[in-house]
Amino acid sequence: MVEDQIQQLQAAALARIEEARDRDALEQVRVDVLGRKGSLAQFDLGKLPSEERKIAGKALNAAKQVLASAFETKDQTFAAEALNSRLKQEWLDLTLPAPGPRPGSLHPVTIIQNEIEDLFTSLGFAVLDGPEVETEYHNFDALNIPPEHPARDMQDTFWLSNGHLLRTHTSPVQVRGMERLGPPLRMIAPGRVFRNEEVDASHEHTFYQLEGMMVDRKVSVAHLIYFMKTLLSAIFHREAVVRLRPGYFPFVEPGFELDIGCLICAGVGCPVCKQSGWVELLPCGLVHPNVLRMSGIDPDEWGGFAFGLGLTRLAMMRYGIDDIRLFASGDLRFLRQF
Ligand code: 2NL
Repeated sequence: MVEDQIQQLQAAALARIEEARDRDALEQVRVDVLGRKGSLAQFDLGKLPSEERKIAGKALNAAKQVLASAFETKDQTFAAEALNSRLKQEWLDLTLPAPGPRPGSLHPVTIIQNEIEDLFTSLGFAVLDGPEVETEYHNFDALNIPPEHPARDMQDTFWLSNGHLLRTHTSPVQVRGMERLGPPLRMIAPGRVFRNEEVDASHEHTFYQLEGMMVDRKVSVAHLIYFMKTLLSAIFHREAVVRLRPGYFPFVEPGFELDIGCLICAGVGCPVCKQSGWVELLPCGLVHPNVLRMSGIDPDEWGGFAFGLGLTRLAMMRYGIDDIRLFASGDLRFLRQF
């Protein structure tokens, strides 16, 4: 009987569909069964008597429908599996923070410079800038530094072939400030300075300094000490213990070395303070009358105090940096710590 044969072919085809492991295998089954030369195409219904042809035709159509829907179901299973495996591999956790660029950070000297600028700005001081290539006059003469002074030596100063030099301190910025602004004035001059030094762990040819000056009527050592203690308390975030010793600088009279009680050992004695309990920090004094006069300020009417602060050295103290060469190294392992 044709219907029985059709039934058997259908059952065999359903089993093969069930067993197909992937879409290629399934497609092969489809070709074998429903294709132009497939197993269901073998029946030549035209040769059958009309009664049988009707029944066989029905059976054949029914089998084709059953198989078509079995193929469709199996195909959807493969589609779902493919989707699931893609979802497993290609998922994104949208709750993760975006990686983004690594934020940069400020150089340790910049951090300290910003803090000190903020303090002095709040006290009415202007922040001044000036050239790094200076004239001999602004770097030395205008500061009452005599012509034979050793600081002018080739060993200490980078001289340029045109007679100019790389500034050895930011004092010339203040000289230009006095010339330009006139009294009364308050200013600070942070910046890069240059000395012809043999480089080692504690000496650099290039480092940062911040000088400051106030010129007004009747400026005294009491004003100087008040501002210096305010400055040091802001820098170290605590009341600073200071002592003044006489110090000699040609541009101030009287001149002082201001020491701070060692913050490492609290005055007991350690390598940083060389067992003395004190660290030399802040040379300062009252501006020499010659210096005021040369910049066009009458020393009989006006007086001033001035100070110099090594920003690089301060950064080394604050952060416990033991090699000055790290500052300009560009080493990201160093820079990322700040
Ligand atoms: C230093 C700097 C000091 C000053 C710097 C100064 C500037 C002018 C007039 C008077 Cl225009 N003084 N600056 C004052 C006292 C100390 O120290 O590097 N000393 C070793």
